[in-house]
Amino acid sequence: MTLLVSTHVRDALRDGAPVVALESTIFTHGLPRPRNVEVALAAEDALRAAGVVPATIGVLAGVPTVGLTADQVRELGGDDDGVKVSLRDLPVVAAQGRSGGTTVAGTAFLAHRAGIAVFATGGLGGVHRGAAETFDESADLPVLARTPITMVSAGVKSILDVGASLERLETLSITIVGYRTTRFPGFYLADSGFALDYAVDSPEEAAALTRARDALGVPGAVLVANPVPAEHQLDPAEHDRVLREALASMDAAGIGGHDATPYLLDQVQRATGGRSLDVNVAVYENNVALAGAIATALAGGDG
Ligand code: PSU
Ligand code: MN
Repeated sequence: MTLLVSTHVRDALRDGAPVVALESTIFTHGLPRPRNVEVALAAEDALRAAGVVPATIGVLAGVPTVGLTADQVRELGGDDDGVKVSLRDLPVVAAQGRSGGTTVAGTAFLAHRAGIAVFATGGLGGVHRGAAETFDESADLPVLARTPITMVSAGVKSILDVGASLERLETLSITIVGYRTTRFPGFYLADSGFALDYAVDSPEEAAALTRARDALGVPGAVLVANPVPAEHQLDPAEHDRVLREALASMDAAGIGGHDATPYLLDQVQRATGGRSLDVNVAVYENNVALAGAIATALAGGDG
């Protein structure tokens, strides 16, 4: 078995019903327990309430699974040995029968293989600060560059070098539009301080962009950058202070590579007394809702 697509997801895809892919690293490595599983299941419930079929993706005992059951989400969300499965890790976990949460890179690959067109996360990976020396750039970017999926995220995580991430997105020819804004969102912040060239104003416009990409055969993702509503964002001054401290403590602890993102998210969550966690959840809910609306618009015909 190379890829298991659950029956309800397969039926929805066959019928042309709206489907949204959801990743699992966000709840295996990004959010603390027990909130992680609550958030993951609430995202699915929100999609179902909007008439959209959720397809949470992860790897269970070596089987990449598209459309995890609630029990499987609980199992992965409570697994201390779960692997953070980016695309390069997929062959290893499959061959060795291991379990883990798929990152944006791993999930985008599997979602596209299953025939799913729309995917929601919180904030994408990108170029880490200091990458000029470490070369630490998330595999999310190069994988999205060759995966024709429509990705909804609140920009890249603000723990990253946002400017460098935007430069790489441009080089990699990933189409980016702001959702009702030409400011690039900053994950915990509505505005990262960087501008975007284009915006779309409705799910239908995002769906039209997806269709144009497909008609042209442009190989990569369309990234719909969806800012967290301003009333839910983290206080910008607090954000900058806490992030400075988290980066310094990561340096001091000598942490890097695939541990960097989970470490920084955890440090920021601790230092803000959980406020950043609430923001991360608000960011995610907002993106899931928009992804559902785009999937619905795409399923609605040639618009
Ligand atoms: N969005 C969130 N929280 C997360 C992530 C995204 O709100 O934890 C995860 C995604 O799975 C993304 C990963 O692919 O963080 C990036 O990790 P890295 O920088 O090591 O590629
Ligand atoms: Mn990395």
